[in-house]
Parts: sequence; structure tokens; C-alpha cells
Amino acid sequence: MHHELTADGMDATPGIWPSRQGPLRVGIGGPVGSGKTALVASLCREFAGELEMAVVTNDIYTTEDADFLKRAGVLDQDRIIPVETGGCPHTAIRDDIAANLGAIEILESRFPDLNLVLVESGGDNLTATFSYGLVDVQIFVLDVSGGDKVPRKGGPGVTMSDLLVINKVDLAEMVGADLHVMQTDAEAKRGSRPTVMCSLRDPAGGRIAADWIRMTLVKLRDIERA
Ligand SMILES: Nc1nc2c(ncn2[C@@H]2O[C@H](COP(=O)(O)OP(=O)(O)O)[C@@H](O)[C@H]2O)c(=O)[nH]1
Ligand SMILES: [Mg+2]
Repeated sequence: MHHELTADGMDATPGIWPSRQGPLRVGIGGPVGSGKTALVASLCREFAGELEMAVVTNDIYTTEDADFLKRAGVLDQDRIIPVETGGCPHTAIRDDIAANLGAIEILESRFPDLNLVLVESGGDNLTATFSYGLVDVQIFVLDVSGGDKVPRKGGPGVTMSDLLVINKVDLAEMVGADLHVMQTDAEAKRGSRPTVMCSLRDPAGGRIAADWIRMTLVKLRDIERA
């Protein structure tokens, strides 16, 4: 496997590396409608034919995101498992992670050669983050439509996520969001943790996030070998 990494200089240092074997687990969180499912779909396309992957989706009362991904045909249906979280989507990814761990276990036994599992959180608010007992690294997805003040407001997703994705840059002008302000504020909150901007409307919109996951996989392999 050989890749040109275009995401130069991005620090892929994770929160906690797993002591277990198995695929890299990447959490994808962020507010409702910011583009989490669009990112999952884009990553599935990016990694097709390259990685063995699977997806767990969390929805409050439905299996809508899983159904969307199945309809979109980006991944075989049996590689996608929905978890219905009930009232508090953040609970299922942070406090009571059993249902999500169970879904990952099923996927791992179905596909013993998995390299990557994406876990999409049920859309919540700025405070929802994943337990590092569930995922190895987490991506937080914001979009520009809430205005350029959002990164400045901080919160654990903005501040502590391993990668911050600011999506829907195609709408920035329409909503009067200053991308430079968003980038600068995000950097001020995040220190060395990387921030990328994209439009997931663009077929290549998920490419930089995909490169970051590739770098994370390389790091993981190096740590396991050491
Ligand atoms: N204009 C625009 N729309 C987007 C972009 N990314 C996602 N969307 C749309 O935003 C809506 C919510 O996206 P979705 O991925 O379902 O958000 P989620 O709730 O975070 O999973 C959908 O209608 C997407 O088609 C983008 O970069 N630009
Ligand atoms: Mg979604």
C-alpha cells in the first residue's frame, strides 16, 4: 500500500492508543446536520478497494443514517450496523457504550480482516464527545452555517477532538461566515491539533480527512510494532 500524503504537517497523535488488536476505531461527532453522514459516505468512497471497513451509526429513534448509507451504496449493507440510542445520543457514545461495543464486536466477527470502523454519533450539540473506551481517535464535524463564531465558543468537541472538520465551505459566503476567522479561532482553541476545511458536496471533499486517517493507521502500526 503506497500513498501520497497531502495532509502535510498534520499531527495525528491520538487520545489513547488501544492495547487490543483489531481495527482502528474512529468516532465522528458534531451537531445535527453538520455533515457527519456525508463524511462517512465520502470516507467509504475514498477507502473503497483500499481498506476493509465497517460503519456503526447512532440515531435517536430511527435507523435513518444507516438507511441513507445503504441506499447510497457506498458500502455493503452487512458492513453497516445502526444503534438506536433513545433520548440521549451522547450517553451511547460516552457513558453507556455497550450497544456500540456490541455492534463493533459483530462487525469484527463478520469481517475478521477489518482495518477501520467508523462510529457516527447521533447528532447532538457541541458538548458530545466519545469515550476513548469506544474509539481510538475522534473527528468533530462543524459546518459554517451556524456562523463563524462557533469555533470561538469552544466546547470539548471543538477543543479536544483529534481532528476538527469545518464543513460546507461552499455556503460560507451565503451565510456571511469568515473562514479565516474560523480557522484562526479553531487554532487558538486547539493548539497543535489539526483543523481542516472542506465541502462534502465536492466529490473529493473528504480527501484530507481520509489522509489524516491513513496517517493515523501508519502511526498505529508503528506503535504496535515498537
Ligand atoms: N451545501 C452543502 N451541504 C452539505 C455539505 N455536507 C453535507 N451537506 C448536506 O447537509 C445535510 C446534512 O448532512 P448530514 O451528513 O446528514 O449531517 P449529519 O446530521 O451531521 O449526519 C444533508 O442534506 C447534506 O446533503 C456541504 O459541504 N455543503
Ligand atoms: Mg448523520
